[in-house]
Amino acid sequence: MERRVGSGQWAVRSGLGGVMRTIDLRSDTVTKPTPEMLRAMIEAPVGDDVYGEDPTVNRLQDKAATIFGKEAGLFMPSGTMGNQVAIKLHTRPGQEVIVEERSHIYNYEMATMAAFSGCLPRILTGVDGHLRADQVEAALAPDIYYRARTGLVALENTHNMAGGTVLEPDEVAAIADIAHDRGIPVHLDGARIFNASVALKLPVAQLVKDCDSVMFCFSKGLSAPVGSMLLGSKEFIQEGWRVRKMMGGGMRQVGVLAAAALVALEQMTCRLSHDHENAQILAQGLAGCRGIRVDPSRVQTNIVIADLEHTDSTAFLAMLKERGVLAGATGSRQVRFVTHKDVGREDISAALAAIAECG
Ligand code: TLP
Repeated sequence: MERRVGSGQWAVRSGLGGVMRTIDLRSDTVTKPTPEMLRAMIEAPVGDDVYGEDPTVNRLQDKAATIFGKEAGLFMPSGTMGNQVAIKLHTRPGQEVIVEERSHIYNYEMATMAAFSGCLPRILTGVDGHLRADQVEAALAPDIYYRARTGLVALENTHNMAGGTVLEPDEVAAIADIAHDRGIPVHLDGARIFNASVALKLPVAQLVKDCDSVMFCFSKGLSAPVGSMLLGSKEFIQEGWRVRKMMGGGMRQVGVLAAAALVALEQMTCRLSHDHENAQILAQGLAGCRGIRVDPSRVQTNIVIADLEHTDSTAFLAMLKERGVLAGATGSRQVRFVTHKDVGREDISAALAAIAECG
């Protein structure tokens, strides 16, 4: 059902009571837990995880490690903490971390690599989020006494702000070979690695095989309420327990959250293809809207980034909100739409109708 909100303007209304239903395309982080998750949370056996005694957390960590082909895993309250614990473990103060210009680690993690690990980012500009191996090679610090050493190369798959683009295993391998030849580890911010896996039709283990550590999130497209996982060697994860505690990330009866994450891992990965289809439909619709520029052929997963030709993002998003549609700004004339479990095909059509009025 729809509601008229102005001349020729419609917003989505639910059938009962006529309350306006919001179509929230700001992020896949807004997804609500499924009934199976809520049930599993109630029934989860728990213990004190700071003692390593929560059976549900232990099961989740083991299961994730097996799926990703890594020796061990450590449950994290957030993706940011997972990435930053990894940076702390891989580096020493005074080193550089190679990152892509629009990466989450560089832009949205509160400069924690500087504050917590004493590192500087060495920023490279990728094409659609892809770094070339020769570009990384040229950025590795030469072994000269007056240059800070490179401590880590950090990649992102899918690349959020490049529009959910996917790194292929060969690209990652080429970069990792160069880093490893110099004794430098590679960390993968795989917050949305299952989206990459679905897009490439390859198991996650293959996508991360050349990375020394990986972080992935349960709380994005997989719809768990909270939680991420850091994976790596046994030794790395053992030390990770200490660093997580330093950051205040030691959790107690956190099996209630791990239980939802287990459901996410078991039930929610294969449905991501629907989100990708919806993103493609959205991108194609946007491409036909006046004042909006999008190239649907570049949309590979569940993220669509659109350039606005005539309106600034704040005004555009306010007009959209008035029509019951939420999206996020990624620039003064750029907005991001993220598809997920809680928006269906009909929501995409309704969102497109609203967007067509705002360009
Ligand atoms: N991304 C969020 C925002 O912080 C931008 C979003 O809405 O997309 N790595 C990547 C690639 C991410 O996209 C995010 C969150 C994180 C790490 C951090 O995860 P959390 O929010 O759990 O700390």
